[in-house]
Amino acid sequence: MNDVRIAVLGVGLMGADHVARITSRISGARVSVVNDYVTEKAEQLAVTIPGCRAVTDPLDAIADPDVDAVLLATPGPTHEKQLLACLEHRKPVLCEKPLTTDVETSLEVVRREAELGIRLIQVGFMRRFDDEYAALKAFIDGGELGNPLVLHCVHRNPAVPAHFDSVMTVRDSLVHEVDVTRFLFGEEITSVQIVTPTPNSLAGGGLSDPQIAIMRTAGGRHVDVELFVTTGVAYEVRTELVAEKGSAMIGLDVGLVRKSAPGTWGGTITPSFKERFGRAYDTEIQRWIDAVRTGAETGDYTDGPTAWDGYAATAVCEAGVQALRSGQRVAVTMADRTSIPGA
Ligand code: ISE
Repeated sequence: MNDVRIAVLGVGLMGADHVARITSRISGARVSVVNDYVTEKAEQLAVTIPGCRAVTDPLDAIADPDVDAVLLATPGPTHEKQLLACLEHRKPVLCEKPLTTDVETSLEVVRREAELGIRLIQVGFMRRFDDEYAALKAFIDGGELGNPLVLHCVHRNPAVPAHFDSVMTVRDSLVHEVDVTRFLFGEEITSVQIVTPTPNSLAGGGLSDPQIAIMRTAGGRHVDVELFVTTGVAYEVRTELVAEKGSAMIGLDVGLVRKSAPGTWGGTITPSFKERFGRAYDTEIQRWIDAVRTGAETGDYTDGPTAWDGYAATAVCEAGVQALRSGQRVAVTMADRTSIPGA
């Protein structure tokens, strides 16, 4: 079978990282087209990859006959149009979060895919492919700990770009904990509250940092998340599960522990999500490519979070943004999944 020809749309931090991964570490695929709203960026990248060219219009890139599947790493507000174009051309797509930036358009994307009767959209929640999260999920599902009750999460970034504001903490950072909660507990989140303690005076204006999110699930389980995106330290993502018969923790950064002169002891913490989840991204993309290769037989071109997962995350984050603004606990409004056959 020939390599799957991928168009990577958006070659900023994440997109360029995916281009490098597909070109050097992923089997059964190659990047045939790149696109970016900064045309020169795509052109400069294309010349470094054999058999790749830059296409200026993202919709042309999706329609291109030299493209079998699409990887969307473009800004969120452009996703709706690009996802609908992928559906129209029946092209499998891996979409970096968010699915779309509002609940209505996310649901419309879910509906349009369901109408086709095949699964083409996968959403890039990479943590599900991380060894530690996968081990925690297997541990929960194995039943040894009994009924899971509580999740305590820590999500710390060393720094964020100057345009990052308090709402982005919810939509860009909390969104991962939303997906992790749904993944680990296998149920929907029904309400969100956001507490804003004394802000870090070293964070830029407009950013209330840290934020504490408190979520409740359909089964009454509790999740709290410390979101602190200007720590100045490193990238720290930690999750502790508390269950009826014990607890389990991941994200302790216990790699190599050194002891060296002059009597120091310790290890290192990954600087950003690119390193912390590097292997998870590799696994995610390899499994996606493998699913794309067999999709024509199975009708499912995905192996991971679906369009519904993307929609559910958008719906929870929408409630999160309202909670941030009001200081109140806000109920999540979500469509009934069973009313959309195939979703
Ligand atoms: C960023 O956009 C990501 O997606 C990272 O995974 C997350 O940890 C970070 O907080 C976000 O800003």
